[in-house]
Amino acid sequence: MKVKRYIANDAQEAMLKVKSELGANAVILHSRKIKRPGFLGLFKKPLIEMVAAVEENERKKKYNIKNEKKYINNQGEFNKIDELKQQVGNIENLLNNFIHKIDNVEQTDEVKRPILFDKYYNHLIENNIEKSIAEKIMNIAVKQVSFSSENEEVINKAIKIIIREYLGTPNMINEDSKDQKKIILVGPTGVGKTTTLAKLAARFAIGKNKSVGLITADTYRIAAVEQLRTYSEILDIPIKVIYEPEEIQEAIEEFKDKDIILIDTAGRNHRSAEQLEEVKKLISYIENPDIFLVISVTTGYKDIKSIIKAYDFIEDYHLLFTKLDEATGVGNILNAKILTNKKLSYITTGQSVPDDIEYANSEKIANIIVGELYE
Ligand SMILES: Nc1nc2c(ncn2[C@@H]2O[C@H](COP(=O)(O)OP(=O)(O)OP(=O)(O)O)[C@@H](O)[C@H]2O)c(=O)[nH]1
Ligand SMILES: [Mg+2]
Repeated sequence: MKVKRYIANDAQEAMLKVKSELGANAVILHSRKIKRPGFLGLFKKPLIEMVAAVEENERKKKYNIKNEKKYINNQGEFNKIDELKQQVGNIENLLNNFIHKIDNVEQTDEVKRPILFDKYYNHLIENNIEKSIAEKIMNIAVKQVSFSSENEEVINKAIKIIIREYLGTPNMINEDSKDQKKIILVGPTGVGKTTTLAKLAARFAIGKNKSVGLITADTYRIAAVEQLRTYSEILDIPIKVIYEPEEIQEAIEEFKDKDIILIDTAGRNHRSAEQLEEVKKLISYIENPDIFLVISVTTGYKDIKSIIKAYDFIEDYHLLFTKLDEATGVGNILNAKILTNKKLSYITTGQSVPDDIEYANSEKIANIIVGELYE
């Protein structure tokens, strides 16, 4: 057993000294206030003397916050947990105020990142978050977190809040709107547009008891119309097939009594200007459409960038992500959100119609990104 005496300005400082030298499993044998040396010392705040001991083999154990909680609880004397909670609360307030000015953060600023942040940075990268975005998040976190005590709980929380704020609140289809909703799903081939459309149709028709009409503009693949027709039969929802973009007007007119019209489009190669021109034309015939750009979370960053660029002719759209269940990381959601600054909407999590769809809850996504790093 190793026994050591520490002198510090206050109890917190003494505890930190003990922790950093003897580790989390050290036991405080004794603690008391002592006068500062010299005559003038009589008039100053007393020092704290702390005697702590540790088993030699316990010393090497890595310090972590869980151990600290256990340890402090045993001590009773120091209300450190409350202090930590307060720090977390403070940082949350601070960040919530700060985050709205997020884009003012100077990207050229040299921010020295303390080592405790490194595992978070690495984790963001592993989650497919683009390097420059991960760095931006770290810079904000480092600037905002007071790490006098290098508190990992605070760092974790701060990073989560930053990601959550970047993701923003999702914008779902307002199924209770009095105005008719015309929802159109566009995007690359095979990402899950038709399946997602069926999930939405079921959600509105069965879940919300809305009258729904389906339109498909995908007559490129023979099976495409049949695919949607099958869902229309199962859900007992009418379907119209259009062969030319301008026919959409008539189809919408015929569905004028419906609460919600869901429009499926053929998957488009985003690198083909000609194919995109057709999407553009189709959209131009729809009055007040709610457009959803459907992207699979499994898509690589480079392709996501090129998809987003290809669709930038659409002024206003929502991001809808699919295949979360197949993705190794959810970072692309954040990447795409930051690249487009469009609202998130839904996320799909599997092939099952109608179950595998949910709101893009930014808190949940942020938790997925950094959650497991600290409990
Ligand atoms: N794992 C998984 N598979 C999905 C998801 N959504 C759709 N799929 C599958 O992806 C494949 C393509 O889905 P579709 O709905 O036909 O995709 P699409 O975008 O309409 O395809 P095109 O019309 O050909 O462009 C199907 O096998 C779906 O079952 C999802 O969230 N997770
Ligand atoms: Mg399809």
